[in-house]
Amino acid sequence: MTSPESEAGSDAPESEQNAPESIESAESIAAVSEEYSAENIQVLEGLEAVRKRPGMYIGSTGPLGLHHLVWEVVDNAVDEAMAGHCSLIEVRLLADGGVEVIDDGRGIPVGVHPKFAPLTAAEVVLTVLHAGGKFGGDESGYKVSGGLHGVGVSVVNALSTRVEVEIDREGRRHYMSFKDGGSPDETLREVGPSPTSDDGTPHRGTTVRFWPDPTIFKEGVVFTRKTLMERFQTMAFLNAGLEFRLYDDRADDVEDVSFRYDGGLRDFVRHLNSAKEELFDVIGHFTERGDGEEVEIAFSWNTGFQSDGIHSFANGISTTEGGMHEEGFRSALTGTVNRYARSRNKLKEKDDNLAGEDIREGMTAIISVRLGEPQFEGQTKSKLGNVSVRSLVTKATNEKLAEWLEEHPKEAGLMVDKAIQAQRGRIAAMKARQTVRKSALSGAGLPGKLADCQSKNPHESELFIVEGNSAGGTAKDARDPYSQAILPIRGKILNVERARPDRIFKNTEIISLIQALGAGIGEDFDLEKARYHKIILLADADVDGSHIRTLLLTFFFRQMRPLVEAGFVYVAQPPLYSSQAGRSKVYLKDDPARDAYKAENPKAEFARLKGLGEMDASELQDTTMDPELRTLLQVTVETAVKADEIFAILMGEDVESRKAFIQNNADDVRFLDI
Ligand code: 0RA
Repeated sequence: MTSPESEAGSDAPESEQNAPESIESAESIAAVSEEYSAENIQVLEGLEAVRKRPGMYIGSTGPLGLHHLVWEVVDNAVDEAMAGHCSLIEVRLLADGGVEVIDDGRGIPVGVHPKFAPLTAAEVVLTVLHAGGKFGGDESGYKVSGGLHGVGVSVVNALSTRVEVEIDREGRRHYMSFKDGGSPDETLREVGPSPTSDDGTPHRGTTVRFWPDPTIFKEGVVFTRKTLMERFQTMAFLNAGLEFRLYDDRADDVEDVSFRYDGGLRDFVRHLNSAKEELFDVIGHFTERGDGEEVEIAFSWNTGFQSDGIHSFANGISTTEGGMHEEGFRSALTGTVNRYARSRNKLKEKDDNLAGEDIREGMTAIISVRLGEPQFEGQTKSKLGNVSVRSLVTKATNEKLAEWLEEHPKEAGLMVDKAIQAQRGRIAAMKARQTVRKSALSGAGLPGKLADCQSKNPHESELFIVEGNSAGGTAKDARDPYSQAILPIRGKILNVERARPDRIFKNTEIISLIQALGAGIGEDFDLEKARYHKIILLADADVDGSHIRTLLLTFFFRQMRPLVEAGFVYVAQPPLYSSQAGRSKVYLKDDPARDAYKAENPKAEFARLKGLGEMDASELQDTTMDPELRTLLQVTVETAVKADEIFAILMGEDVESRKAFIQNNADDVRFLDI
């Protein structure tokens, strides 16, 4: 998203008289506030622009945009924390649908704003686009802004039916409110002393309460607790020592949560590794400052085989598409580790260099950069484009990682040995892959047990991956041969979470899958070549079926991620119950559906459908395969970090965290009943 420039700001008339820098008495604030009508009109035009095209400012008016409002307010508080003035941010989801964000920062300044006099700074922050913390100039310490896209709290005001602001500064509490998208309701005034804590010090900080406008957010104005929790946890990791608390007044039975990590990025790495077996118990860490930019990196290795454990952020925003900071880190990591391995004679003269992916195997790293004007590029605007960041990160990594390796010979040794094994595995995998490719080219292109569809148009072609040969047979009879292909999978496929790549390419079930899809695998995977745009996993509703689904999903996520990201992967939902209704049968997908049916047909009797194997072709067609009648569940990836965590827990080594996860998420069908 390009940053929209504020019209109201630049065109606002300069005040004739010289406004004092700050006015602290209640009377004078009230006096100036009453006469701000001319500026007020300018200001409202600015906010009106936001209401006309909200998407330009917050991305969308769907759930993401709605949550963006919270990020915008919270980011201002995080800015305060980064400037060293705020240690606690409390967010409360109010029973009436509003949100309250309380911080213990300096409080938005309440004096008259030098440029927008007679408006006070607080009024400017709430009503002028982009005013944010920028006007503070150098002495405010706002060189680096964490603001999501830096649009500011005024955008929240523009898109809310009501906003209330409380500011505690220098022992006095100030209050103002707005309505209908930013019209002043009560202008800024002092309302009394700030409340004091037990030791007598007055509270300091800003409270913003807002109620999103349902005429703007037509899909609804209900905040998702989980979304907020995940983001606050990430922000807490990225800002060591800063505490986030989340309260939910909308329901009685939810617990308050709080996040605070004094170890910052180190704790983040430890957290991501917690479901994995660590290669050693040390987390590397370094920081570096450049011209108006800073980088902080923490890293460690686990014994696993994934090489996608690097996560990066710019100004607290997840850069899932990578960018200059990641590029700098990856190349400096590869260079530095190779130099180290050679200097220690772990790599001999004749040996090939370790590849980046060899070194990154099992690595978990967090790269966090802060800079004045981040350029977000790429399809989802989550790729950092600032070239200067690459040199800073490269320099930092070259110097400080080399130092770390020298200072940690034991850990460095374990890591290099692992990378050398990864290199061997990679070469073996390459050979295995060539064999797979050859067999794919040599006419034996499609696996023998695939019953392909007639259509060669991927848009209308579906591939059912069916558990077991007998169910596969039924599915073949039940399908529409024009558009539906069937690939039976025997038993349980290899758990790719716990296998080195070379084993993956020797597994016959996996080879059939790769051949059937025809789009390659891993780094070579090419979504354009996918032969089907619906891949439907069809397994029983029981524990075994659930395990097979998870194994398949792990495989798709690790080895064919674009397929999942494109939304091509689905889970079929065969019904659990049937009931005879006269001459025809009614199918009911789960317990709630059965209960609802029973409520309407009290005499109905139900048969529990045990497995796919027990259905005949026409039953399977009616319940699961016919596009008109079936229900499919589309598989989506939330954030890569989250998905990574979940798969590591579900499929990885650590039994304890798997148990804990299953207990904690027993009622969350997204994870268990997939
Ligand atoms: C402008 C300048 C300063 C702080 C802020 C705005 C500020 C904004 C928000 C929004 C939510 N919480 C906030 N906290 C602070 C600098 C303050 C100074 O120089 O004293």
